[in-house]
Amino acid sequence: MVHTLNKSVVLEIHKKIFLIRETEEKIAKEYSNQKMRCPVHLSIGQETVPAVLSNFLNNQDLVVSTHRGHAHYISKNGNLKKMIAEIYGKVTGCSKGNGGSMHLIDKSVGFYGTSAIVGNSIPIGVGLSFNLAKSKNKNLSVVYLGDGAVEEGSFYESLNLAAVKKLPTLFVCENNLYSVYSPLSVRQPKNRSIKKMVKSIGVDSLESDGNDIKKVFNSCKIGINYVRNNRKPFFLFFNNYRWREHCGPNYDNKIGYRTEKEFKDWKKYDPLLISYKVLKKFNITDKVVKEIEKLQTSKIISAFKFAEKSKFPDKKQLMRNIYR
Ligand SMILES: Cc1ncc(C[n+]2csc(CCOP(=O)(O)OP(=O)(O)O)c2C)c(N)n1
Ligand SMILES: [Mg+2]
Repeated sequence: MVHTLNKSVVLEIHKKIFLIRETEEKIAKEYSNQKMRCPVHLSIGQETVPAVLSNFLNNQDLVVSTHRGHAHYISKNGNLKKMIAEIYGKVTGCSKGNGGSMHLIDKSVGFYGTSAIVGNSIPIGVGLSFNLAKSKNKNLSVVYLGDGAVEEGSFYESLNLAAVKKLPTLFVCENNLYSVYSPLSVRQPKNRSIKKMVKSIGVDSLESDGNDIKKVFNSCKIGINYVRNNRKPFFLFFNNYRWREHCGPNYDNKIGYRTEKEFKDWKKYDPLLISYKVLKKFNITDKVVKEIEKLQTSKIISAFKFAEKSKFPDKKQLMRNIYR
């Protein structure tokens, strides 16, 4: 586990931000070829939180995520070839081609799944921490959720259970301001603070900028240390912004649910550009950065080739329990 934001950590974070961004840009580029037939929810603009948080996790720390899960899977070192193959619906995919983009799983690295149903993975993540509560190595589970999932009943039940049973669950809420086209202001009463609500259930929390690498790093460190050492849940609340449409590869500002100005204001805090600035501050040379990026690009190219070449599952296979 990392302790300070040093050169090697900064490089690791950049590697992940770059890998997530370029993988999703490639998905967006190839999507219109109609070979990926499942819906895709891209995290472009929201790369920083998973790229930073994953540095505090080991293989025995278990992660669950949402419909917007590519970045969480990639950052937990999920197998990229299997993720792309899954999005192509191929039998070599991480869910054997049965699930698509919203059903990613790679137990070998402690990534225990994503779900298309909002709020669905929250109780699963809390369930996982029941077992981890007994672990000698202070392992924990991480539950990624969107701001929209806070409106689901399963959120309250899960948070309550984690609090009363003192479970090592780190809830990581990425507030990108919208649930599909609805802003928080039409979904939750005015002036109600999610943090205060969480506190009233008995869970401590911290709110942070979700794009500033240093702030995200410090918040993750506090949250992770709290859960590992106290064996109690904690809630991290990060503010960030999705750049593309809710579902699909395009931009959708013209629909009118958000303004071009709001979008442009958030784009100034581009996770990738911020990462380049941080690399400069740590005196990391362009040559070193380019080498790392080249390696990530070639990983992406081979993942797409692998997916394209792989076969579709046969009909019998589709009826089998794929997670056994
Ligand atoms: C139980 C349930 N209700 C509604 C939906 C439709 N739906 C899919 S994604 C989504 C938005 C969720 O918003 P949020 O949790 O903030 O995640 P984001 O898409 O912003 O990352 C909704 C309402 C669903 N999949 N499941
Ligand atoms: Mg949201």
